[in-house]
Amino acid sequence: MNRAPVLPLLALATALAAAAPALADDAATVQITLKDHKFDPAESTVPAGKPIVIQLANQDATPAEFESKELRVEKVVAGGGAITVKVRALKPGRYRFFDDYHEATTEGFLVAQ
Ligand SMILES: [Cu+2]
Repeated sequence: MNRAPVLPLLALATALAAAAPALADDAATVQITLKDHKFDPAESTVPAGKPIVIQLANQDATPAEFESKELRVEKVVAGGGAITVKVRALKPGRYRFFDDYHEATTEGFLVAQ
């Protein structure tokens, strides 16, 4: 009796391992640069319904905090550094993000369609 659950768990683990690379391949990657406290591009189009991977390169000497309430992300990037931020699959729409250290001036958008 004790060993009965093992096989289904193994099958599940195998299925998950097989699915993981497919999910990673399925994500859409977006590259954004931060320079002079501006995001470039300020607006990126991404496919709706797919996970998004944002690669942000900070070319400023000062740190920034990449944040979006709508995307539910918040991550610090060092001056001269780079970060990768994963975002869940999005419904079509326009999603705002900003540098939380310079929110009034430094913002950008992801447009999912
Ligand atoms: Cu913040």
